[in-house]
Amino acid sequence: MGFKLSQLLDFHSIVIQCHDNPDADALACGFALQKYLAGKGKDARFIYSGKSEITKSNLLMMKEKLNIPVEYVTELAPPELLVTVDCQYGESNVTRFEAKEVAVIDHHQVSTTLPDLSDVRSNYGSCSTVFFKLFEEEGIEINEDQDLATALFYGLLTDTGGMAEISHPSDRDLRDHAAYRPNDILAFRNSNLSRDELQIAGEALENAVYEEYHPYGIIEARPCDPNILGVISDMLLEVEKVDVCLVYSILSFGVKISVRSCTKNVKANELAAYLAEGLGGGGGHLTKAGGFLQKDLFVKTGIGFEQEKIRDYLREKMNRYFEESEIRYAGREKEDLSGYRKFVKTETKLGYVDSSKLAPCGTGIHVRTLEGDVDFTIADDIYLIIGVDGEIYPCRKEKFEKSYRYSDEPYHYPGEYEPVVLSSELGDPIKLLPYAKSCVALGGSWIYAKELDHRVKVFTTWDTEKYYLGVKGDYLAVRNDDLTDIYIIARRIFDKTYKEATGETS
Ligand SMILES: [Mn+2]
Repeated sequence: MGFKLSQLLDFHSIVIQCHDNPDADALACGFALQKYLAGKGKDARFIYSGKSEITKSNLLMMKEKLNIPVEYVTELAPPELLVTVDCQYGESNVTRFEAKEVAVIDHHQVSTTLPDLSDVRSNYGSCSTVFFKLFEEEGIEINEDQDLATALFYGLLTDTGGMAEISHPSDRDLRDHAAYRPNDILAFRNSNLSRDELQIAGEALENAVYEEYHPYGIIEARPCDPNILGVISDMLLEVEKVDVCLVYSILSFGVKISVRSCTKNVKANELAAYLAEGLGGGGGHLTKAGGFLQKDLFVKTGIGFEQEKIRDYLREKMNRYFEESEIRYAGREKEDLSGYRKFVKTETKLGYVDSSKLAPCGTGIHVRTLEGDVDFTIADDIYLIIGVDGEIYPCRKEKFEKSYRYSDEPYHYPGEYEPVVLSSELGDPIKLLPYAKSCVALGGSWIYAKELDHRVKVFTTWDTEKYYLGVKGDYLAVRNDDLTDIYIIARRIFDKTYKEATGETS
């Protein structure tokens, strides 16, 4: 972290390269960087290489309508600086060109040794989002250039299955902020598929595999536009007895996956992340999600990248997901306490915001956090607590004064994404942190808890629709005054807020 676009201005001859077989996100990013450099008086070439030139009609249309001067090359005289965007120098989907110095700006999982000049934000849905944030950090408004705003928006749209698989708050920021040209986006979206690709979808549906012991289906589609995977998985999910589905396609540089779920026992975003574990990234929403698993990581981890190897890997991983995950319901029966130990809550420094300072009472707001947008209504006696991990939850002032203590210490936010407050009634987003003050959660209360050695999904008493997931290393906790009330505490939060009880607790 700490990378800034202005660091690139120290170089004279600069070439921007995106991955071979560019997609819309790659084109948008090269375009964005070229514009940034041009604005600072630097001419940079934007190139890609590989076996073939762009042929997809949406990409050709994007190139033409937005005036993206990308060049297809097979040779390159070594520039002083080569910047790879939406990919990493040295990856198998990036034709290697020599350069005195290399920089990398990307959003995929790190699969190479990165140069000093790099900014890889693996949890972002698109590299366009990385550029949006880099521009913001330089004080540049993307909406002053409608071609640019349209390109970045389209990059995000296509990399996240038409926004269905968006998960990071920064992606939401770009989605909400970009003043794109709607007609262009409509035109690009509607020439997304070639006639052959429609045929691929048809064939793929014929080859659906239904698992006997678990309620899921899988389809492998021939190499095609990632967006068609979403179309196929939406259809597959509608089939009777298919509650969860996985559709994937093996591309030259990795495997694109699309996941759907219509059962509350499986969160699509969690399953996508599970399937991509160690090989790439995955995420999205409760019902729709997607991800990308990189070829280089399949090879590095010894799985191999042959079609059967990939198929077996994904099927096994799907089965393991269903077999490994235990589902528990709080509030039904008393927990057997064997294996549990007593833990005492320690005093913890937190932050809080008096909601009435943000907007007039009665205003509906959402606070955008790493975990999603959380909705509140402003009231005189509602405080927003900022937890040890940056998570935000409401608390009535009366309850607050019983379990917390005000503190004069300056407040330091622990999270990666600074929460913002959004509301149609407020206009522009407001940063939450300038309103945050310190407080201390009082310690002393105790619980029973045990460390988990497998995945457990708990439907708690306060939310019976959405489970909380605990994985190996997290804790399953039981309230001491109600042995049916079980819940999950993530390890990083547990370590910061509980310690094992030494003396007698009562
Ligand atoms: Mn991308």
